[in-house]
Amino acid sequence: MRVFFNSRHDAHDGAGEMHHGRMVPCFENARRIPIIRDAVAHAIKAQLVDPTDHGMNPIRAIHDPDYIDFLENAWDEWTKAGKSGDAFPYVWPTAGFSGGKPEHISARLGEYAFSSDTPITKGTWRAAYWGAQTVISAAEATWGTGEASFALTRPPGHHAHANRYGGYCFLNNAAIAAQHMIAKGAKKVAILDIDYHHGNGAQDIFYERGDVLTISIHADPTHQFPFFMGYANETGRNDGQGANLNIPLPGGSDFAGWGAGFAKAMQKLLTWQADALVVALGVDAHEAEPICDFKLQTDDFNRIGQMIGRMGLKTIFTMEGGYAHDVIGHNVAAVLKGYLELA
Ligand code: OKP
Ligand code: ZN
Repeated sequence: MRVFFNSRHDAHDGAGEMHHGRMVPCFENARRIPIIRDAVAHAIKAQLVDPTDHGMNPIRAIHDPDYIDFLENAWDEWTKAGKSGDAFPYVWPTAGFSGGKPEHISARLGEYAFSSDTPITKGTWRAAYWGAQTVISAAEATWGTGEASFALTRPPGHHAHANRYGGYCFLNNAAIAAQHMIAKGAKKVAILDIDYHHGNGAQDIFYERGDVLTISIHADPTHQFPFFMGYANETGRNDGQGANLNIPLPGGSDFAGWGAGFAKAMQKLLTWQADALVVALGVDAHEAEPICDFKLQTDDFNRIGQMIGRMGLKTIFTMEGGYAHDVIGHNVAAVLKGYLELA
């Protein structure tokens, strides 16, 4: 397995986020990455590979031009408006508002954000851009050689829509990887999202397409972020009908419940016959995770990796959530090791 590493990840360095009515240090922080890197290097003895710069086209294939332009310039606009802390939205064009074309950065932040938990900092675009290059490089390698890859990057991507950021995500790395393999000749690609939170970004991006299957196993959005998406009756539209599978699970689920959901995902994958698989690898379903309430154990992550490996698909793993510094490294390593044991 090749591990592509976004060494510019720490350019995105939010100081804090609102949590239970107080500012707390960001859960999605730069300390996560060296922890995961070291645990993975120890467990699977893979070499770290620097991403190649494939430019903007593979990003433009997923994200809207005005959104990309906004992300590239948001920090400059924020500082020009005389602000010094991290950039956050505070007002949104919700139903009942007439709209208008406000130019102020505070309006633009609300226009492009769907949640208030995601700071934009000086180096956010740089980190996200190189994160995309990391997963594009992984896609390129895996599609070309068949060998699995792991894109070790942050910020994560699976909540990002074509024109919206939120949930700590800016560019949808899994979607960019899937689309890149299609550009390289794949006819059908599947995205399997095992992060604790629903993968709303890829669902929306591919909702009307039949060539990318999106599957997400996650906490029931009735009680968990992103709340307004991720329900079982969302199955795709037009050409995409039947190519989206949501598997919401009740809060507190352990591997007995989670594994049953995963079995449904495996069944769908087997019948769908993808040419390649992108795994949106969040490990925040572990019991020690701070903002989540599932109860998976490190051994369970090993089993998950094995079951993915047993499918025998060309596979890219891309890093999503996982915030408990004591365990994230072990959990990511357990998935990758399990994959290699049975691939
Ligand atoms: C990102 B990923 C509480 C806000 C929580 C929502 C969770 C984002 C999860 N302060 N933000 O899917 O792990
Ligand atoms: Zn998550």
